[in-house]
Amino acid sequence: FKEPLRVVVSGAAGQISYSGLLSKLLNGDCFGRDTPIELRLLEIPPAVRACEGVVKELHDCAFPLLKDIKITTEADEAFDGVDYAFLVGAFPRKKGMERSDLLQRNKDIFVKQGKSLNRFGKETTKVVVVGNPANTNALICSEYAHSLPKKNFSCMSRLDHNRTISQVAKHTGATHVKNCCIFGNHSPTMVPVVEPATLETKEGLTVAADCLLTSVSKEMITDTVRQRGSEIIAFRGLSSALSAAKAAVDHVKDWASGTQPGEFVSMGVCSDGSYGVPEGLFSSYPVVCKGGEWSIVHGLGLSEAQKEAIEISAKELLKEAEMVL
Ligand code: NAX
Repeated sequence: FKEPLRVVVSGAAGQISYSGLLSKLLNGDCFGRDTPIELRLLEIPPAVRACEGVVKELHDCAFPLLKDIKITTEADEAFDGVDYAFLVGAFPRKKGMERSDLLQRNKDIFVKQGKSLNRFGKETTKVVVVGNPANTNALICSEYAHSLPKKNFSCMSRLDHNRTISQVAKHTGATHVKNCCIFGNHSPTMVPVVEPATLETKEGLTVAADCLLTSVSKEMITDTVRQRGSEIIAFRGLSSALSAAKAAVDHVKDWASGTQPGEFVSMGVCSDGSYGVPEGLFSSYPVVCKGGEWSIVHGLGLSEAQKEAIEISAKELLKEAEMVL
């Protein structure tokens, strides 16, 4: 067995944590079956009792990798010596609430958590923000955790990425789709891109997805991916949780142990100015990961319409950043 990893999950009593994030972590799906985990569950006081129930269930699963588990409502305590932080807890948008109110409520949460990470995190601590508005929350958190490198912060666009992969597979009848990607904000302005994707046909041949997709099917894929979150809410009465938990694990697994050769995935990371997104904003990009580091895939060919759509999403990110910084 390797040395244990200390992993923080905020919002640990919520749907995403319960729908698989915690169990996948303890099953070894993220960091491997040889890595014990010390879990720190960060919650707010009203959710502590529910969180205690979750902990009882985790014990009942008898995961061999569960080394230690603690619930806390104190960010300082949670982040002390943290290796990986899944920041899932956020203030939900309520009826009648403006987006600016939502940004402000979440700003307070992520300023506090950023300051704690600044004091108690490590040079190597890696953070993924899942709680919405994820991109701007990641920006805030990283700004207030200035002693940690910016590259240690990310936000989740992997669910949008996985949805795109799945839609391409559906429209082509193929399997093993890879190298789709998402640009921009995790919002309806996001820009799914399918042109670089490859897939395996039923006959086992690897071909460019673009050969099998019409412009109509590409538009349908973009619309479906952009509206999928609302569609799930309309059917379930609750937002995506099972797929979000899987995506969070995919995101961190690839970050920690590397993407497959010849494959890129989507992560929300600090922009280097490429593809027209202003430097410093947290935008989704195609990335490859190696040795625990992500790097943006540069030079993908995009259409004028895609470049314009990325510009619109970047403007939205800029506006959000101006509201909170
Ligand atoms: P839930 O409302 O089920 O759970 C949220 C949990 O966070 C609650 O237990 C609450 O007590 C806790 N919480 C609130 N404020 C906190 C704080 N300051 N510190 C610690 N915990 C706190 O939401 P759930 O369905 O689990 O979703 C969590 C977040 O993920 C939401 O913001 C949601 O919008 C966002 N999502 C992001 C996605 C993405 O792709 N980036 C997709 C899924 C999801 O919609």
